Amino acid sequence: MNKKVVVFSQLDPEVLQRLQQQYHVVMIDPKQGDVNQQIREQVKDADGMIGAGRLLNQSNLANAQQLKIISSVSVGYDNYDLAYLNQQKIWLSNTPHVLTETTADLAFTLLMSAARKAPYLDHWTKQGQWKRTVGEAQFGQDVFGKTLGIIGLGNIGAAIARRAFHGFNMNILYHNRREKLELAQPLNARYCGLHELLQQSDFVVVAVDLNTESAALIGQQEFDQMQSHAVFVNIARGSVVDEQALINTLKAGKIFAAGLDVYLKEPLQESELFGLDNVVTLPHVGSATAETRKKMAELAYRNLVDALAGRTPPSLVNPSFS
Ligand code: 8YV
Repeated sequence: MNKKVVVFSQLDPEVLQRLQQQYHVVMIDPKQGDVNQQIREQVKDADGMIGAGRLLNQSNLANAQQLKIISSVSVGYDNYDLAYLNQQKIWLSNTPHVLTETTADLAFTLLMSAARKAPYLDHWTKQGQWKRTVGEAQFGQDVFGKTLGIIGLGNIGAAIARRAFHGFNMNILYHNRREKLELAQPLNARYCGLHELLQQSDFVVVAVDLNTESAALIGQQEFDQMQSHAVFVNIARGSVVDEQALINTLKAGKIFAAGLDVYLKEPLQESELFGLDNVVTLPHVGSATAETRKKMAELAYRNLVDALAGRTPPSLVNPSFS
């Protein structure tokens, strides 16, 4: 009897086809009704799950009798109840490294777009507003040689720092749970406290993993530390930031602009952010290139297949059910 795999989000078609040739594959389909109810039903005799962007915890996994692995097509895993998975001895795997450079590219896309008002000015031009030489209202902020503060110097944070250091001659500050000398030294990056980073940086990029320490890390008090010409970028998770405090800060013009790829509630369907010209809003596209999503799906496929074959998957989040 083929092992059963539950696919709980969109998946690369070629990888899906391979799975369907190897296993009994069941797709969770939002069009077929309540997704959590479908998951509760389908996990009863499932051996593996693969997908992303879905909250998986005791409320929808309690019926699982033989689930060995959840293979996430993502590097972040804050949407999984890791303590519950450890208790149930269910492996969780993710897709680190393959998306690092793509996500760092997106962070710089947001930084530059927000700094130079690119989306706003594109719209302004296409609306026929460009009637004479541009004035102060169209001016942006210089990036080259300025100070970048990175909150979270992990793989993605370091990739962003490399772009800043080598490409834009930027002075780099970083804040982290601990110093990362091996990543920081080649980039002359200086470790500092969060408020010092916010006070000193011309550009602030949030690149932390979401966890109990980073949840709501950036609130009104933190935004009040930033300089009025500063640009704020978040490519981590929406709940690292007090979104209403950011909106209030942008509305009051207390920072120059923001560039966002993640939000408290996703998809972002309605928000005060939509009425602001000094924020760039992208739809969680950090890793969203065909090439990188393929690599993520391939790695997630390998994690799943190895686990179901009794081998240790290459990128486990909880190798020892700690
Ligand atoms: C994922 C991401 O595509 O990898 C992550 O953690 O945020 C993105 O690359 C997204 O989480 C899928 O919903």
